[in-house]
Amino acid sequence: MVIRTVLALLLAVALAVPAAASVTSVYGTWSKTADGYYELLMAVPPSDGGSSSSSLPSANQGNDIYDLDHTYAYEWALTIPDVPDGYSLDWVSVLVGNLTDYRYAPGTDKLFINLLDTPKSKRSGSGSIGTATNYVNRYSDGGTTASNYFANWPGDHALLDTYVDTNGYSPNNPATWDDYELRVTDETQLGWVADGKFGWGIDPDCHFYNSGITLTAHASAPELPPALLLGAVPVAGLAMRRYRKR
Ligand SMILES: [Ca+2]
Ligand SMILES: [Ca+2]
Ligand SMILES: [Ca+2]
Repeated sequence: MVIRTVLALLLAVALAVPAAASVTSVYGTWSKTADGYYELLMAVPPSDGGSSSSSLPSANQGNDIYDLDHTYAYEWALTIPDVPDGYSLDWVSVLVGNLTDYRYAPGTDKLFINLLDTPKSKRSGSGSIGTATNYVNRYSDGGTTASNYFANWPGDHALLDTYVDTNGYSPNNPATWDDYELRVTDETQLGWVADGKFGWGIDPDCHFYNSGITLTAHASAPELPPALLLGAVPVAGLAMRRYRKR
């Protein structure tokens, strides 16, 4: 019974490790996590679009793509450093903090989120922001029709999700703001990312407040399957057996 309890505790600790590891990541650089993965974090370039006065953490002060004004569609284009040698991409995700429609209109308002294999070149036009390797292009789309601006994007692309806000928005009521994460695990789509250049196509119809948008990319070594990392006890047992054979 004691052994079973100890094993259960060890397993619980091992399972808890992956969740705690992400804090070691550094923006724009692949960082090795405590459990042997690599992670890359990037944020959209800071913007201040002077959009509506939303009462959200960091609203209108940071990486919120102009709080996703509905009269535009936004292409967040990224060039990421090569995945470290011997590692391959497991997933990439986009996280939108405190996301909310500016009103309650789940029947009409939509936020389209696309993955784009080939981003366009950085524009110098109005509202486009960022650097040569991390920029947002802003395209006017009229904003009154809930249709995906990126449906006919040149090259490979996919509509990953159409977000609908079902709890509306109320200033000073955090219960109406939701952290939203979308994770890509499809092999073909990961290939669009793994070549180093890709984009997120984000089309708000209507207006969606948020407090910042970030990317996380996650890579593991193929020779060390995640299943092994989940169980510290079996891994330790394997090492012991190998030692005894020598
Ligand atoms: Ca909401
Ligand atoms: Ca739009
Ligand atoms: Ca690509």
